[in-house]
Amino acid sequence: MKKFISTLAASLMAVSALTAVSASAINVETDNTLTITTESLKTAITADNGTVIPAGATSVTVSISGNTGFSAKSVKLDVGSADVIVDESDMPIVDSGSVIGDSTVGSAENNGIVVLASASAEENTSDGDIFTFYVSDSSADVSIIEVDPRVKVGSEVSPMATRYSYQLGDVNGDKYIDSVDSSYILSAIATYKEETMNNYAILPVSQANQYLIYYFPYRTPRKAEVADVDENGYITTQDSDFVMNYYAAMAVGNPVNTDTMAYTGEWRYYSE
Ligand SMILES: [Ca+2]
Ligand SMILES: [Ca+2]
Repeated sequence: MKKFISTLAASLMAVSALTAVSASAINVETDNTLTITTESLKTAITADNGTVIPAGATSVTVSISGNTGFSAKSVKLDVGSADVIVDESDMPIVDSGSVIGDSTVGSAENNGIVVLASASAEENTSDGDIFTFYVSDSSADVSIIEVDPRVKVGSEVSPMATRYSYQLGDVNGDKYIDSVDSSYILSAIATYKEETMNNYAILPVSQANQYLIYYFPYRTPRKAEVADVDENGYITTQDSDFVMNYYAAMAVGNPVNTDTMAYTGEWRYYSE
């Protein structure tokens, strides 16, 4: 077992400052420190999604200490020439650690670069494991390139200047599509679940549009349609998944795949 301590305190602080109540309360030296632990598997294990990871493979776990709280977290890793174990959609198999529990998780791999991302409706505040993924090799050398990488998405080409537009998945309208948008989707669903006494986790777009500020209190979109990235008329955890897949893929430079991302990233135009 070997350990690497990241030296990304500065970038972590910048990210944390966006969400923390008081940026000055953050201790740069010890807060939000990410650690990578690799371990060669002595026996085969079964990942969360049912995939059997063979003995001799290596598990790579990203952990956090001094956690100041996050609802969206992503990490970009260099795995060198290691062979990442992926699912049938070519996405790295990721197990959620104790810190993020049943959060939505997205992953992507391209040319030795792996991006893992999580989003949840609530803040995660504990210390411990965030993600575990797997590589076939027994001696993987993995390092963190960047924490919470931002991906600027395509520019808008409006067919008519007088129309309004939105980009599917950019729920908070900050021109980035990332796990923050995914957490806003989950938060809206959680609000609806609470309102319906836990009976419904499928929020109709029409309902969300009637009470936009209620469902999206932080950065209220002009239209709830922005969160319904598969455009089936309902905001569900599936939409959150699609956004995560899109973000992770863009962060490693993979192309859009509508099977796993629906219409995330596409522009829509409308008049009022
Ligand atoms: Ca956004
Ligand atoms: Ca939907």
